[in-house]
Amino acid sequence: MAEDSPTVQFLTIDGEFAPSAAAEPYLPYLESLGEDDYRQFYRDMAITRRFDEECTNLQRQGQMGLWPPSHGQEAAQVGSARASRPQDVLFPSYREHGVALVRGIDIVDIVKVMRGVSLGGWDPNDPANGNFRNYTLVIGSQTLHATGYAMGVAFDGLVGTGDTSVDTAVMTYFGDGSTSQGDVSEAFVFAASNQTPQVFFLQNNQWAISVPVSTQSRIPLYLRSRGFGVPSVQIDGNDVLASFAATRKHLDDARSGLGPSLIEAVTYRIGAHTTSDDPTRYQTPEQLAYWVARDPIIRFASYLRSRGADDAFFSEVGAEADDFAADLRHRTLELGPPSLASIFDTVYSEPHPVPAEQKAWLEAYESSLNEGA
Ligand SMILES: Cc1ncc(C[n+]2csc(CCOP(=O)(O)OP(=O)(O)O)c2C)c(N)n1
Repeated sequence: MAEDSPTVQFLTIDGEFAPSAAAEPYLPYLESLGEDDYRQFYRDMAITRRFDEECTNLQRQGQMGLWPPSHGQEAAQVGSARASRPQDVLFPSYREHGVALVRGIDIVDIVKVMRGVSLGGWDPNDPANGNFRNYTLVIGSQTLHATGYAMGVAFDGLVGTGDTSVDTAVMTYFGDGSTSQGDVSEAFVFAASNQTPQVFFLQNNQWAISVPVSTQSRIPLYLRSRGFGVPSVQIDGNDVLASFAATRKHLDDARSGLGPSLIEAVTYRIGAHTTSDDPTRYQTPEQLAYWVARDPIIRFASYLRSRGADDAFFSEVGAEADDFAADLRHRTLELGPPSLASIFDTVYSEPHPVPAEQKAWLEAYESSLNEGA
């Protein structure tokens, strides 16, 4: 990126530390990081990618109905998630596997959703799940949920107390396509009006399925929220340090009562929107090559090597990722089909005749398949 780029970037595409002008104000936010933190960023990104590859394979082998890959978006996700505090509440879309991993979700719970054996996957009220709310497939709706939640946090007096274990922020993840939804505009209006303790984390991966961002928006997306009164910054979404520093600052500001802001992480979805999609129908090989050369994990590995990380470190992480993938595969194959109760009994909190009738129909249908067996 050019010297006068408005984009916050610390690492060049070759992994050299060379902060852009826009990155200068964010430099102090890297000061809290030690060598272990840097290595943890790498580990998180490598395991997220391995998780993604394994799930893509499992879907292809018929073990899941659908898989939304996160390949290419690891830096945006891991940096921002590592910047959050335990009490912060995070509202994802459906591709935030790296954030889920950092916040402590048992990753098989995500598989359950995509396999259809669970309607939600995990209990967001269970502290073990890191205040990570359920995945949302209705585009952009989570931004409104997050804004409402952030208003509640402020009403509860959990903002600007000066106690770092109490002050709470809310962060919501969404894509470039989601900004075309009315829900996102409404979320900006309510966030600005109520000065919510909130960060909008937009991963601009360039595509809303097959619609390019150039069609969706005539201006850079980070400028859009400003019209609603929500200040914003654009970052290199493939630079984990930019993602960490920008998110740390904006979450800190939100917790101390300075109101909402938006971070646009410019990144790229390598490959398919989901396993049902064929990106070769609309992505050019040149565009893909441009972004493959900006791979967030390779870039950060080069930087770590310049800080002294050796082959032993990278092999250790590789072995950890292998174990992780083997365990994931093993536990996925054990999941089996969904139970009828989980499909019908949780639709309404009270008994309801329509799902009861549907459940009876499915039971009869399934037992008819066994007749004469
Ligand atoms: C309300 C609504 N409208 C349409 C869809 C269909 N749909 C699923 S994903 C998608 C594109 C989303 O693009 P973006 O927000 O950029 O996220 P990405 O998948 O690229 O991460 C659309 C239109 C939906 N799920 N919900």
